[in-house]
Amino acid sequence: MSEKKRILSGIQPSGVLTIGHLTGALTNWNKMQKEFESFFMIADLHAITQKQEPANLRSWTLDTAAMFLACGIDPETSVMFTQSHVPAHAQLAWVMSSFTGMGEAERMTQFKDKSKKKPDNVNVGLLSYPILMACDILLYQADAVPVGDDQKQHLELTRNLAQRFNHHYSDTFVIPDPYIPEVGARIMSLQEPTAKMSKSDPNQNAVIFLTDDNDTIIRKIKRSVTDSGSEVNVGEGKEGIENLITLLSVSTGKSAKEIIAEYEGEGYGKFKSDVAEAVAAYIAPIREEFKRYREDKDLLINILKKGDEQANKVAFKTLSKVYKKVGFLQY
Ligand code: ATP
Ligand code: LTN
Repeated sequence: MSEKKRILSGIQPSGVLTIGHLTGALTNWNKMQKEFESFFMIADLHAITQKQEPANLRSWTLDTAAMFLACGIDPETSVMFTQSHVPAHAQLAWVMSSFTGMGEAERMTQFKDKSKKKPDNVNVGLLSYPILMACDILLYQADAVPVGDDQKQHLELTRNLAQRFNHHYSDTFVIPDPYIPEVGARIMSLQEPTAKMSKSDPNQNAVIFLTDDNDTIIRKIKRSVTDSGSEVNVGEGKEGIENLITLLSVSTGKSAKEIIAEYEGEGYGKFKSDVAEAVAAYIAPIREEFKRYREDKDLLINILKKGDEQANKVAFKTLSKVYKKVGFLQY
């Protein structure tokens, strides 16, 4: 048994990953995998809470695996797996749903947002989504969960459910801590900078996909929505500029403070061009690595198969403990 602490995180294969996934999740995964025993999951069970074309879901699952590798996930040291190949996730979710209050689930901001955005598809899966996410984490006894800050509330629910179960029976689950990056934890839409950049946004100009070529990235950033002012700074009504400052910061390593000082009196034209060039240069090597991995389907499948097997071992052990504690007859 490894002495290292454990992390688990996941991304839904509901589209091509964006620069938000890189800064909010994958960059941290890459750094943390050296220090932690790491489980990185393709959350396909979660993805079907939104309507998906089966062919797209299959293809995006492979895309996501290839993107994990392109962003530096090392399958020799980290476990990379597909959620639907580990039955314990759905099994534990059933048990934990009986420990979750209706109001507790209905209170989740992401549930409320998604219900409002797609009122014709408010399904029960959308409501129980955070319970499944809690189970993803608890099955692996994860100590920390590297996510973007939109997932903070789901982490709180995870901690509450774990504590409730531990208290009702006896110590079963490790209580996980969120691990949220300081810069880049929430990249906003380029067209509507008060909303999170999302891979399933129907407006492609709002999103920088990790597969976009340099010209596309540059065009999207140059056309991004800002404000009618001219000062490169943060503040009320300046969410567009603030987002570009964040993008420049994650792409160059400069702090927001340094960037604001550097562009004093410059106006938006030069600033936008510089952000565009810097982001394009930041994404280019990832895109090229992605292409290389995506062409080798056999390699991707073999990595996932090995990961599924490793994940199943750990998850089944926790599930068995839970089944025993709740009183399912053992024989
Ligand atoms: P979508 O991009 O379709 O809205 P999502 O964000 O709801 O999807 P995932 O794609 O599963 O869900 O997100 C996985 C991880 O990436 C989470 O840790 C999430 O916080 C992070 N993430 C996603 N989008 C962003 C973003 N715009 N900025 C920062 N982090 C992000
Ligand atoms: N709900 C997450 C994706 C996700 C996840 C997880 C993240 C599913 N299971 C377990 C961390 C740990 C999202 O970002 N939308």
